[in-house]
Amino acid sequence: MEKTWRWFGRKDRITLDMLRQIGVEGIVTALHDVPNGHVWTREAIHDLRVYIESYGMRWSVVESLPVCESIKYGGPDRDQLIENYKESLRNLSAEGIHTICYNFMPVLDWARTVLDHPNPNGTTNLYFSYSEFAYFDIYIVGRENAREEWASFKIPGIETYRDILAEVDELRKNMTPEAEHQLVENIIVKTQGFVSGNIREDDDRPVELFKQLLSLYDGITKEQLRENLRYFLSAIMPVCKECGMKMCIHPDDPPFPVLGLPRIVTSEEDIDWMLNAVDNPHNGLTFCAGSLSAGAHNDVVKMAEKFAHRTHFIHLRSCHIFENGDFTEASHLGGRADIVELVRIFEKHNPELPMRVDHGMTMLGDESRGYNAGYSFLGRMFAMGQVQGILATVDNELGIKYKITGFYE
Ligand code: DNO
Repeated sequence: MEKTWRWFGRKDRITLDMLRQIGVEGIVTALHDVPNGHVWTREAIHDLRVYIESYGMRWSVVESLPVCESIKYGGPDRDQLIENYKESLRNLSAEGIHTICYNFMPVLDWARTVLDHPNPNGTTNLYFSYSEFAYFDIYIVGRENAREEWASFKIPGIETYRDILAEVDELRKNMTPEAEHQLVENIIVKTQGFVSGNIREDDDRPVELFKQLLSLYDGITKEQLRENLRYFLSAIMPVCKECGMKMCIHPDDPPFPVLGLPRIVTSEEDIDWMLNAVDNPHNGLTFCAGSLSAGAHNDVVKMAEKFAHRTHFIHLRSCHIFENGDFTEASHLGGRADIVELVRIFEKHNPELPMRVDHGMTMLGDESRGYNAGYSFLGRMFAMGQVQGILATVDNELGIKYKITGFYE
């Protein structure tokens, strides 16, 4: 695996000089200042690529080249936006960048309700609580039908019945405006702004904006969203073939429909569908072990074996699911994903695949450094060290020479 790291550009507090010191070979980044839907110019791509290379690393993966909402819900301007997307792909290819991570989640990218849930060892991690999420849906967004939907909601893969509505009513008794504000911050501001551009940290009415975005999807079913994905992929495939682009869709996080919005990359069946719908090697997957392991219905190791041949990029992270279905981020050496086995599978399949560790703990002062949620420095560095150890061991088992970066050999 190529050891990569998600870096948020020149404004990131984590500098390329820091990354060079911890064995990072490739950078995963995007032109974060370009508004969604605009063409990424060759000049801007070139400028960032050269900057990265001046630190002895390469720009390995784009995460993300965002797919506009209008392409997802099938708006009247989608063809023009797809043309812009193709132009960005051509420009990236001309600069030697060929792996493109994107997602097809309507409105909300990843979702968490708590950003600093304590671990037994005093560090913190991200956390998803179904009842808090349902509270947000019913009482903050105030979505029509939300109550009815939650009344019959079944947590995927969890057998025991959970009365989420009763928990929501309990939460309501002690809810304060500050706690409501915190939920809004966690669900639609702090976890979204830096990844999707839909809602930014400086928007003063995030909930209103969010409701407008939700309404764009009125009446859009799972089948329709699938068709819109097929339409988008079919339209860009000729350019991908001509330019050697490897498109890799990111699974939905968490892997189930939220807020009445369909989600279509949540399970083995979904991934089968999307790979077969446009059966072309340029249409591939970001194997995000974290997003997939957040669903008790997913057997992550089995999925890695099945989809390794269409995987172009790997996110290593693992989730722990509590008995009631809530989940948190586990150690990269534990949890449901079995990262040791995943490294074996992917390393056997293709030792060149780019991999980044995803979401790390917040530890030892990370909390006061203003890092993006989930993207701490020390916590991710710790995970990166663990994964490098796994990789070196697996390479040894397989008779592959492990690449050490930055040391005398
Ligand atoms: C969250 C990330 C996602 C991912 C996008 C890819 O931490 O895994 O935001 O980057 O969904 O388009």
